[in-house]
Amino acid sequence: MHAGDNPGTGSHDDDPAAAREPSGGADPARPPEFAPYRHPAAGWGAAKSVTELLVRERALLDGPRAIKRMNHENGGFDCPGCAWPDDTKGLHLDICENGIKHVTWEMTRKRVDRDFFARHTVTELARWSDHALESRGRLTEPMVYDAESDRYVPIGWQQAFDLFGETVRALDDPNRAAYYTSGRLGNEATFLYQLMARELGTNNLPDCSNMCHEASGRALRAALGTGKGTADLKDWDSADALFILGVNAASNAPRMLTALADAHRRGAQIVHVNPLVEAAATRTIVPHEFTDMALFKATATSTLNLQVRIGGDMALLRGIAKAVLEQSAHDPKALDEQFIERHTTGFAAYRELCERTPWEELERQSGLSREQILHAARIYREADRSIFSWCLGITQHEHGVDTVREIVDVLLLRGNLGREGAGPSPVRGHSNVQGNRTCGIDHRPAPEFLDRLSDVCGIDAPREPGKDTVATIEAMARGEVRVFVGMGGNFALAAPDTTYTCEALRRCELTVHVSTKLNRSHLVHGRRALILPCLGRTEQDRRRGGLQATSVEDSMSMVHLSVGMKRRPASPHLLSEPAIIAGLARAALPDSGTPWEWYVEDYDRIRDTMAKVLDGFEDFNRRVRLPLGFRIKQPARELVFLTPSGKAEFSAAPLPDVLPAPGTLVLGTMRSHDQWNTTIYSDNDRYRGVKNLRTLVFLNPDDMRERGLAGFDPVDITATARDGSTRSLHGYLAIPYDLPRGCAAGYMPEMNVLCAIGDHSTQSDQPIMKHLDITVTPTPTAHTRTPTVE
Ligand SMILES: Nc1nc2c(c(=O)[nH]1)N[C@H]1C(S)=C(S)[C@@H](COP(=O)(O)OP(=O)(O)OC[C@H]3O[C@@H](n4cnc5c(=O)[nH]c(N)nc54)[C@H](O)[C@@H]3O)O[C@H]1N2
Ligand SMILES: Nc1nc2c(c(=O)[nH]1)N[C@H]1C(S)=C(S)[C@@H](COP(=O)(O)OP(=O)(O)OC[C@H]3O[C@@H](n4cnc5c(=O)[nH]c(N)nc54)[C@H](O)[C@@H]3O)O[C@H]1N2
Ligand SMILES: [Mo]
Repeated sequence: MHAGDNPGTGSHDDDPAAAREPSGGADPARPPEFAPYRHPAAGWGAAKSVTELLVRERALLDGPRAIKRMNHENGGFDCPGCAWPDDTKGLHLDICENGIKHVTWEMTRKRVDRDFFARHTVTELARWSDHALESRGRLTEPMVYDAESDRYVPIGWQQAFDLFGETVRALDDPNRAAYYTSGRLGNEATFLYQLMARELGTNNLPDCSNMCHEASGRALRAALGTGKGTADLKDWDSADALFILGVNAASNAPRMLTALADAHRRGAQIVHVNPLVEAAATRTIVPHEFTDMALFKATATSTLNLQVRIGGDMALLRGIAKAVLEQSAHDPKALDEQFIERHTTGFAAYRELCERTPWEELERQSGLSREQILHAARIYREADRSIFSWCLGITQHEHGVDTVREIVDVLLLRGNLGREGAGPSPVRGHSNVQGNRTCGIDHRPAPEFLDRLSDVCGIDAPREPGKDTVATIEAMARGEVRVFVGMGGNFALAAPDTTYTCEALRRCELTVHVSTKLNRSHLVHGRRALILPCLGRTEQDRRRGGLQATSVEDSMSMVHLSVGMKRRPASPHLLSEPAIIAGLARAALPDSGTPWEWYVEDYDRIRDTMAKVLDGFEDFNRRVRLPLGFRIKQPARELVFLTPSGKAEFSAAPLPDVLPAPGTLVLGTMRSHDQWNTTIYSDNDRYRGVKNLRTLVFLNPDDMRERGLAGFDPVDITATARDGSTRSLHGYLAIPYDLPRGCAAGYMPEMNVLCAIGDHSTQSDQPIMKHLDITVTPTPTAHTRTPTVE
């Protein structure tokens, strides 16, 4: 696939003519630029970027009003961006540049209405860039694909529901349908959605978490008995050391910058572990501290940066453990022996493993020197309270589960669990991805949950495990899954192996997408296809019972209500997600005893049922209305471990070999600053110094020299899958960057074409999107002209 070929190109103006042009260096009017960023993160650069977007989306009137209501106690709406918790010290303006972008994007005044669809065939739209598709604005009414005219045409809500209902009822097996969830779906809709799937008879509930934090959930459950972190924001405020692994916080969890700056000011140690020195690993101007903004006063956000090799975190962590254990021979305070004795199991095996692993191996695999590892270990040892936080740099690997478990091992050594200022703290992705799992989106549900659900809801929930994201794609490709429902998200682009995934979707009998904006997944459709437009989180949701609120759960297990503020939604024909699910469910289950219509008149009714089914949701309706909501109890925090041994369990997994084979590199795919997963706001990546370019690959300067490459040279990137098959991208531009030798980085979702469907972790089933084996070669001159669209 050439740079600029669809699917998977970056941004362009929303002018359809421009939309057809490829992105990423192919537009002579906007030449790509690269110059290292030397300013603090957030601050005025962020403010400028927000203003530009408000102007572009013509949201200058609504945008600032909405921003004031975002993340406010008592009646605000939850930022639809990331899952970083709200400031619990009383919510002041706890917002960030990317959250604002996100809200503005949803509140745009532009519309994709029936006239728009009448003007463009699907074949034509398929040639547009992804930015062009989404930036056309909000969807306004349900549409159905008409094969004859190759267009989406309007359809009534009831007819749309009936089309789904008839198709699902005609299936010979409920497992022939799959129900995908993107992590923005609120808890109440989530609960109804999984209830519909299970009442229909399937656990086929793939979700974005299968590509995101599946490894964290599995590791934490195995080690501590519950699949969530234990630290909350108060703990962040009192930790002596913060270890931040594999997160690009300044772009993807910008409100974390506030916590880092605060920590630095009170003298805490902050260690960033990342192949790239990201903006959060330098200094920041805290976004809502206006005097700092005015005075350009930056606060440091790092005390040590360790540029680990891609996949080398586990070796670093083991090195830290080894150093702590060595120290314990003459320093009784190095280990918390009482804690280990009382609360853990498996310590002896782990100690033996650490002792047995030679320093040379730890250095080779981590890509760090022994001195660097010892430095990190010293910081860890000298801190009374430590938090380890991580995101995709840790999880999207073959050994993601083992690495998260190694994080827990290190924490356990010094009793950094179940007390203030300490513990594991994964940074979740989507704003409600954690809530989705809590409320039943799980293809491998626990039997106890199914029992409760069946009891309370009067259904017979299926016991057979369902399919996750990768398994769903494979089953669609084989023709086994024939109906695909996407509750939000952009499955075609977010999933691995774009070409294969698109073919798989096209084999479906029916694809249904509940969305706010037009995206690639609508154009890669089954024989029949529906687009069902829904209200966004910023919009008021009025049902018979009055103005409705939905609840969400953040990264630190706080559940709170979100109420839309925009009185007039993007279109009068939009329905809320719960109402759409109820409509689909009734059509597919005409005789269902579940009171679907009654539930969605007033979401308190859904919450009352959820309170009976879900652990920790007792008295849900009252507690969720407390000013800051409530925190779901995390037993591990109380040193109650729901593991087979009843204790926290050390793991002793072998160290993986993560070194690239000679002549090859390891590629990690990641987000730019100016995108939300598959939504591309612009082709800029401010903190990494890139302008007007997404079809790039960041390479170590020595690796470039070895290949005879200069900056901006076009290259071909070929990934070799485990099964030996290859996938290529042509005409990407090589950018010299400060990252370890043997490592390369570039952007998702474009690079998903390189990620083979079979290359998922055997531990978590997560696609290994941060560890692709690639070769990089100069693009033959014949191909370096402006790439064309297929
Ligand atoms: N603005 C914005 N915010 C977002 C999102 C967005 O797209 N835009 N997406 C949301 C979602 S769904 C998620 S899951 C999160 C994602 O948040 P992140 O995990 O920050 O996402 P990525 O951009 O994939 O960046 C991963 C980071 O890991 C580093 N990395 C790569 N390989 C390794 C490795 O082997 N070891 C270590 N230690 N680091 C490595 C990369 O250099 C990069 O800094 O953000 C959420 N927030
Ligand atoms: N190569 C590679 N691939 C990756 C990753 C990676 O790091 N590398 N990261 C993975 C991760 S962590 C994740 S979470 C997935 C993300 O995968 P998804 O969650 O599937 O993708 P998004 O891009 O977040 O979805 C954007 C779409 O959601 C719809 N939308 C927006 N707001 C709403 C709403 O309120 N309601 C509804 N119903 N729809 C809405 C819009 O139509 C928009 O086009 O991607 C994964 N893919
Ligand atoms: Mo994610």
